[in-house]
Amino acid sequence: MERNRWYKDAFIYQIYPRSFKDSNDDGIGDIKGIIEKLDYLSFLGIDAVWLSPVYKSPNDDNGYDISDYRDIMDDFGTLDDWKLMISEMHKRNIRLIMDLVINHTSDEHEWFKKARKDVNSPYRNYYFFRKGINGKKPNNWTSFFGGDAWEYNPDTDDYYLHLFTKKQPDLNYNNPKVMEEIKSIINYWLELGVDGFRCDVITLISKDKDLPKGKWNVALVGKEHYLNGKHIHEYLHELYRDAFSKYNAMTVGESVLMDVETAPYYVKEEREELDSLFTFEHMDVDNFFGVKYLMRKFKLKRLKKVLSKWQDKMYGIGWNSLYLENHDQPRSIGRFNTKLEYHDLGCKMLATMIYFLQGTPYIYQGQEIGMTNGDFKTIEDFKDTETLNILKVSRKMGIPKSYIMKAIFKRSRDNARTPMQWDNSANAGFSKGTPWIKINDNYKSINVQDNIKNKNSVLNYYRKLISIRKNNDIVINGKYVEHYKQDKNLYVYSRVYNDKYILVISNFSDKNQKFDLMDEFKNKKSECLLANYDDVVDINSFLLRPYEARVYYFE
Ligand code: ISL
Ligand code: CA
Repeated sequence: MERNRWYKDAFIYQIYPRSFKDSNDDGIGDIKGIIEKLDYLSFLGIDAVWLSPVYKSPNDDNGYDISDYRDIMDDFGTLDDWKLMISEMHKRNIRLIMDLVINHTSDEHEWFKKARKDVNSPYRNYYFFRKGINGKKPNNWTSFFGGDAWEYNPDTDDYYLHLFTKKQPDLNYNNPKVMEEIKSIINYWLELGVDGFRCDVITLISKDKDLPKGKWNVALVGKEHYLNGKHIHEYLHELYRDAFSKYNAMTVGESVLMDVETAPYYVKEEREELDSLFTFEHMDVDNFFGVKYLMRKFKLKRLKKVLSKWQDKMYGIGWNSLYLENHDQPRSIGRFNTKLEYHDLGCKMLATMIYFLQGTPYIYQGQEIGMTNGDFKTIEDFKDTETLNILKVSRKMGIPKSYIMKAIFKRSRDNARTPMQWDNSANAGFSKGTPWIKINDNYKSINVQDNIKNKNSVLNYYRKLISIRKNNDIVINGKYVEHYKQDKNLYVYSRVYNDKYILVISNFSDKNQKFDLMDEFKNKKSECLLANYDDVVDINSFLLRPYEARVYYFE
């Protein structure tokens, strides 16, 4: 079947259901809450939703620990609610991308419950159980959330591997039965009408069956034995052949530590594996060694270099994803040198800068109104398992609490998980009950309702941007060219397609910056398509004001 590559001209909106909208006032967002807000998503103009996991789960990692892949989490509703949700989405021409978490299950999944009790269980080899060595863990691998990657299992006196929390045991794809189970789960959801999958940590699923000792590393000891592992491409091709492609399902693979040399092996169309990737290099420009808690001063030149590299090297080869936020990252406003004093300008500038690149744009819930990091006061305000684990582990390592707390306030995943700010009523209109996590105090000034009313709001800017980008050949297919490469404050790039151009100019500083139009554009007919200040006149030479952003069309 010829693939319909609709995602190349789609804006995708990520919903983190726990914090989106609570319909029954138990303080937890749910599926009926999502249904209530679908008209809002149509108003925004998006084409698809990526829904973070809603499967049955004990919620150790908010749904990224699945105990039943074929049913819905009690907190969120029922399978019937879900069926209603997808049909209401499709009615509005909104596609649904589900989260596919198949590197690990919950320890409360039936497979694992049976496996851990009995060495002869048929499920035993679905996971990695190993004997300890001389009273020590089976190897030296460490977990993504800090600490080692093994948990003792008293019933069978051995250990099991978990790259995330101990309630997320890793699946063993060296056992072909695991692959069969997973394909059948994927086909189950495709039969129910799902349009695609965001594949959680998909590049980790092929692990060396011998689980060899890892080389020393600042983080993720052992990664050379599972990151882009030996059989990963066979596995992905098999999923493509026997599941995704049969339903024309779109896929985006989350790929931690991906580099631009390796990415094509996953996303070249003729390889028939994944359609696109979420990469992290641009999110790691303000940390050291890809470890977000090792904070590093933001420098625009580093960001430009990374974005340009991915734009250049993937052009005509593979498809990028464009994002600045998701449920694992802190909010973008206040990051990347933007300041809260310039809230609206900063939000609009960041959106302009990222969404005219080539790739599929993603908006994380709340980003479109410029939601900010959580205003957490004490450690009790944090709920995220990773945050709590990092605190525990770093305390054990003797790292001063003051340093860790500072890093947590800035970088904890909970920063993006505070409830969606719908209006200025109690609890921001998210719930009439007590929200599961603290709501930001600024909901009285930052909320959807006010943003709808104010024609200069961040939300209305996003709507305009989305409509400009739609069906625009230059943005979809144009070649990327960077200008002002050495500039520390300006990010300037153009896109060109069939002798038509788009030029994007963004000021990442709170000072005026001089801009002179490049010679090649002078004498061309120009039009300003989008700007975050409203008195935009001259193009040939002007001062860009703090966080100013402009998009021009030339022919
Ligand atoms: O968030 C991170 C570090 O703070 C990342 O390393 C993150 O763990 C990594 O990107 C994998 O994320 C995905 O899988 C995790 C889950 O906790 C995340 O929410 C999910 O996006 C395990 O399923
Ligand atoms: Ca609820």
